[in-house]
Amino acid sequence: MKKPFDLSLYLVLDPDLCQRHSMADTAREAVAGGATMVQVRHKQASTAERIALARSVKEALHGTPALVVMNDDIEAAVEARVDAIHIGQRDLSPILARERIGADMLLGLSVNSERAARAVDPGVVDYVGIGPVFATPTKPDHEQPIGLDGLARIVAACPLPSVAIGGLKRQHVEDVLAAGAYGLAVVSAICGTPDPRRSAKELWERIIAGRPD
Ligand code: TZP
Ligand code: MG
Repeated sequence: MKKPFDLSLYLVLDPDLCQRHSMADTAREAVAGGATMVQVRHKQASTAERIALARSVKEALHGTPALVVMNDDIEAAVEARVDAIHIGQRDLSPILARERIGADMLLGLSVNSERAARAVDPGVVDYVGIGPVFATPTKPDHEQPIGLDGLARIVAACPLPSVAIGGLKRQHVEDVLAAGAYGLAVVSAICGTPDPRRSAKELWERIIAGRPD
């Protein structure tokens, strides 16, 4: 069975920014502060290294409700038995990904335009990541930023719950929620800070307080 998921505060682990703490420690601290999902994203690693990393993050989060997501690498996701895989528009198609992961793993897809949002099949994909909202040095090859207006249009075109990403900091929480995204995905706002638990807590509190009820 797929696990229920909560996109409120979605941490994407980046090995270059997680330097003060290991990726597993950063995940543990962030989840203690309120992060609800943690993605392992390591572009330079081998599949074997990603599997080891995912296992260390799973172990760090054992006993918490947070879900572990693998970026891009289906083989690593299946082998490490993570909760979800996240793919982009340039990766294999969601249908092929779904065939390979089976029915029980969640599937996230990045979308960056209204057209891509309308093309999402809610029978195959479980959630979408929308961005980059703002330009960010964390992903130098990112697509053209969509801004908050673009975010609102893409959310409206998409049949699934969404998490916004790209240059997001605490001060953007209310605007992102007002645009209709369910949550925020961040790298540097947690990984790149001296105290990931505190950074996550400050974000999470603002997300919970800012959510329209
Ligand atoms: N995809 C779109 S922007 C981005 C990814 C992985 C990086 C976001 O990093 P940050 O530090 O939260 O701006
Ligand atoms: Mg990708």
